[in-house]
Amino acid sequence: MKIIIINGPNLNLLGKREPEVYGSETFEDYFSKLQFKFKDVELEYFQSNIEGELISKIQETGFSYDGIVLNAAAYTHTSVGIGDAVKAVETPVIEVHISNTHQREEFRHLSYISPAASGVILGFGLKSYDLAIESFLF
Ligand code: CA2
Repeated sequence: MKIIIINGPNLNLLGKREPEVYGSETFEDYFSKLQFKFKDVELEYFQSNIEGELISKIQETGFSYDGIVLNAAAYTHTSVGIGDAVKAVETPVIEVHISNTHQREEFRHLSYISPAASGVILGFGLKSYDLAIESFLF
C-alpha cells in the first residue's frame, strides 16, 4: 500500500506560526508518528507552495499510488487546476483540512477539490490525516 500526503502553501509553517489555529506540532514530527503508526504503509510526504508543482505531483502519483491525501491549503478555494488534476487521475484522493473550514470565513467554504475527491475530512486537527490514511485501509 503506497500513499502520498500532499500539502499545499504555507503548511511548511505548521508548528512555527499561528499555533492557536493550526497547533504547535511541525508536520515533519507528525509525519514520523504516522510512519510509526502505519508501519505496513509506504508513506510519502510532499509539500509545495507552488500550484504547478502540486498539480505535477498529483499527476506523477495519480496512476500508480493507492491513495493521495491532499491538503491543498489556500489553493483549495481558488484552484481550478488542482481540481482538474484530482478529477483526471485514477488514484482516489481524500481531501483533508486541519481546521473546520465551514466555521471560518465564507471564502473558505468553497472547495474546487471536493467535487472530485473520494472523501473529505476536516476539522480534526492533524488527526484529519490519520483518519484519511485509515480510510484507505478498510
Ligand atoms: O485547515 C486547513 O488545513 C487549511 O487547508 C489550511 C490553509 C487554509 O488556507 C485553508 O482554508 C484551510 C492554510 C494553511 C496555512 O498554514 C499555516 C500554518 C502555520 C502558520 C501559518 C499558516
